[in-house]
Amino acid sequence: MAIIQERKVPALADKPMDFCPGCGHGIVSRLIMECLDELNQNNNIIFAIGVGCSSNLGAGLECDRLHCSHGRAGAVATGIKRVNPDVLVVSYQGDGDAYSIGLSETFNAAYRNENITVIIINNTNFGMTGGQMSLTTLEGQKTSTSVSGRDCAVTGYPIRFPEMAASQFPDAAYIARGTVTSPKRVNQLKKYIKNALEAQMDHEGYSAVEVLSPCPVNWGLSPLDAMERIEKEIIPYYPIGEFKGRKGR
Ligand SMILES: Cc1ncc(C[n+]2csc(CCOP(=O)(O)OP(=O)(O)O)c2C)c(N)n1
Ligand code: SF4
Repeated sequence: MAIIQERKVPALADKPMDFCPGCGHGIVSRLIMECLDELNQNNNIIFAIGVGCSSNLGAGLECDRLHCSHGRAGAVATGIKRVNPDVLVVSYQGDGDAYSIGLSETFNAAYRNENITVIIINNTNFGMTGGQMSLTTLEGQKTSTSVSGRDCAVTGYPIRFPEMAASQFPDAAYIARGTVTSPKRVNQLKKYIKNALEAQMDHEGYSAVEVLSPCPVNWGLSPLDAMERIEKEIIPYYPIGEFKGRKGR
C-alpha cells in the first residue's frame, strides 16, 4: 500500500490552524505557502494580513508578517513594498476587510499599479464577527444583518472587484478569481496564485486573486453543502477565470 506523506512547507508552522472545519481559508493558506516554497521565496516574503478569520493565517506562519488595521492592508503592503522592492509582499484579506471596510485602500493600490499581490477570500459575509452582510453578499442571501435576504435595491449590488480592476487598470499585471470546491479547482487556483506571485517577482505590477471560499458555519450549511452552494449559486454571479493574464505569456 502506498503511503502518502504530507509535504512540509517550511514557512508554515507545524501545528493546526484555527479555522472552522470545512473553511476555505486553510486550503488557500496552504496553497500560498506551497507556491512560495516552489518559487524559493520562503525567506523573502512579508505578509500584510487583514482583520477577520484571515488573521488566523498569521498564527500559522513562520515568516515575516504584519497584522494591519481593518481594511488597510492595501496601504500597508504598499509601504512595505516601496521600502523593500525586492521582497515579495502579499496582502491576505477577507471580502469584508478588502471591500466593505478597505475598498479605498484596495482600490487605490490597484489604481497606482503597486507591485504587490493581493489575495482576497470572498466568503460572501463577515465571517469572524457572525456572518454579517458584506459587499459580496448575494442578492436574496440571508445573513445576520439581512435576515429577510439582501435587497439590492436598498443596499446596492454585490461588487465584482476583479472584473472592475481588470477593466479599469490597464497596467495591472495579473487578475483572476478561483475557488476550492474540487481538486481540479484547487489546482487551477494554485496556478493563479503562482502566476500572481511570479508577476510580482518579475516586477510586472499589481496582481490580485479573489477566492470564492466556503464559510459553512455562518452559512448554516455542512462543509459539503457549502461547496455545492459555491458551484450552484455563487459561481454564476462570480465567474472563475483569469480576467487579466500576464503580458506575452
Ligand atoms: C475598524 C473595525 N471595525 C470592525 C471590526 C470588527 N471586525 C473584526 S473581523 C470583522 C469581519 C471580517 O470579515 P472578512 O474580512 O470578510 O473576513 P472573514 O472573517 O470572513 O475571513 C469585523 C467587522 C474591527 N476589528 N475593526
Ligand atoms: S467563521 Fe467562516 S470564514 Fe471564519 S473560520 Fe469559520 S468557516 Fe472560516
